[in-house]
Amino acid sequence: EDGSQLWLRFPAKNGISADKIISKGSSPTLNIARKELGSHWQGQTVELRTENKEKNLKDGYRIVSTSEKIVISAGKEIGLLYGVYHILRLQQTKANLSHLNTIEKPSYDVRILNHWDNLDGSIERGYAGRSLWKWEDLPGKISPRYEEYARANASIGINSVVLNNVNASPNMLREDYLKKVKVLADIFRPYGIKVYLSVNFSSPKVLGGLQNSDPLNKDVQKWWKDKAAEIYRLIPDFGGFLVKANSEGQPGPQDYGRTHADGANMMADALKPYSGIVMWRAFVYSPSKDDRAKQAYMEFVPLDGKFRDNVIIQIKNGPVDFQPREAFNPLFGALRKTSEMVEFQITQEYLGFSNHLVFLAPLFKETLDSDTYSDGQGSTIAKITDGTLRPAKLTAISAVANIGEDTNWTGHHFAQANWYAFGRLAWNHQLNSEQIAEEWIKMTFTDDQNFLNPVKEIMLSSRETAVDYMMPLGLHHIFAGGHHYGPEPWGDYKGGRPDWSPVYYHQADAQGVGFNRTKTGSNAVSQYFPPLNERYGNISTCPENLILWFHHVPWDYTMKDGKSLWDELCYTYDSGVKKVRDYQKTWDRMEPYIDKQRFTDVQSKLKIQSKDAVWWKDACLLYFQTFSKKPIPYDIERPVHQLEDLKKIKLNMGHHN
Ligand code: BDP
Repeated sequence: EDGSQLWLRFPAKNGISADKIISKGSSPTLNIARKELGSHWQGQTVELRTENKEKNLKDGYRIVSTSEKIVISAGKEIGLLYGVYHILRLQQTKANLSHLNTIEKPSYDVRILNHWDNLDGSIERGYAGRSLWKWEDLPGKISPRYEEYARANASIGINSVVLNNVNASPNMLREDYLKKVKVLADIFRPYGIKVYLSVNFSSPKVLGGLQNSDPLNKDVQKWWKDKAAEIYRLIPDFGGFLVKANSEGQPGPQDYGRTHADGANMMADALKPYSGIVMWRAFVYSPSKDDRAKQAYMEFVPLDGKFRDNVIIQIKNGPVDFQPREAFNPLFGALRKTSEMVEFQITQEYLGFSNHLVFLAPLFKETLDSDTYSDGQGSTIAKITDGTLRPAKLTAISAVANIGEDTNWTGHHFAQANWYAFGRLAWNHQLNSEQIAEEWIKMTFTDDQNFLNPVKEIMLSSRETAVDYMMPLGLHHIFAGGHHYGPEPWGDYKGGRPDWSPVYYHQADAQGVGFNRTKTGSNAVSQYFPPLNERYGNISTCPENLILWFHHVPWDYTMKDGKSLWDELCYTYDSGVKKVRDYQKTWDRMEPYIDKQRFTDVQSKLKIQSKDAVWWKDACLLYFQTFSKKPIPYDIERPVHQLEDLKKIKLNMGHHN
């Protein structure tokens, strides 16, 4: 039980006989569907039908059953395969299979994983070993994990993958690499998965030897057109490009005085004849006087309406950077004539890597359900991005993958749940976190209630717990520089970029703590639609879980529960620590219900998480105490570290910012 099977633990190799699987024709996708049924389906006869009248379901499907027969119909074959995984999931979670009458239609057209994998096999922010893609072995040698990966994605409806890091090497577009990419695309295709690539804006210059990569230069435009033609000759269903431009030192159109729209449109024009798309990232900021949280909005709002139809702006859920909790990104809803998509981060760069158990469905839901008020009440991010609110030309949702070559794929066994949750929500953003957790536990471990209920509780509370012991009440980016693992609230990288320093984000001083983003401060609140601008801007109506995100709050400010801010901070850190200790107690009782190997793996990860939680609490409280000059309330556990010792900890985990 090494976790390699993920949630795909169907009864092994004794499914129904071939005569109980009715389908016309054969194709790679259909053959996979039949094979899955033949190996794992133990119920009634299954009929698979592609039907024109189901075309409007897009990748979706209809399932109707009696006790004798299940009919799965879909407009496309991939819908049939998804339908097969649907009934296998029901079988595995022990649902009643004789009275099904369901229609499933995906919330988003493009449901995409972004791998931050480099060509040298390393992974930026990867905590589950090296890259799955063995570039040096391809195209000749094929790892069996490529297909297992595709199957896992198809089982939850993921239909697109970006293979390489957004900090992209120009070499990705070299002919020899494209031939390797083709091999992966061929393996993924029957599972309904399209391949996309991150591209480096300077490719024409670096790879093509052109004078520059100016998007208005005809030679540059031609270079991209020729490159697109070359790609589509190899991969006829290639998805398109993901682009990080003029961000954190990456090249981009602004190097030539052009706009993001000029850059994106040039690529969009090259991809258009083949129906390819450009996902252009809004994650741009520069070390300027303006609040980093405001910069993406300032950059992109003036460009609204200037992008081609096959461009979609990929926007991180928050305006800073995948923090444990952020206010949602005010760009959502602000671009009225441009398609917008969310970028989440599944890999836990800011959430304890693969050491901490943090179930991310509640974070994803919090963003998707956030009401932007862009078109009045009910203008949630889900509705803006899925096309319900405005006719979006493209609908997509993405997340940075947490997958590597580790046997269990994701490092922590429970990190598999985050891959799973993203896929399920990309398929249906109306599912709730509890349903997803329950399904995943039943599929991955057991449906024994003695295990299911307590473990579900851990999962559902785990994100809030991490916020509590890392950065409660709207604190953000007080991580150790570079690797972002532990706390470094004292970090002040003099001479470096101020917007990479923790002190820039918490602004602690003798009066209080927190970033003033109100009218008297950076006025980031003005980027939100009414009534949110007022609600966030007023300290008494600002949600307390974001109070230090939007306000510089005096240490003795009275919180809603009557405590002072300082005391509240102390109790919240302490409660985060206590919850992790509770998780340990609960988990130890789970030993009888599951295999030894996964039990002990998770047990030892929880030990690390517990120690880290205390480390966070001590570091932050002892450091902030140097400003508040107030005692840590006497009824909570005393610090076990010295601040000076904590400041000396230097983890050697590499990385630039
Ligand atoms: C930050 C990461 C950095 C990424 C960057 C990005 O620290 O490694 O390159 O985001 O998304 O979260 O481009």
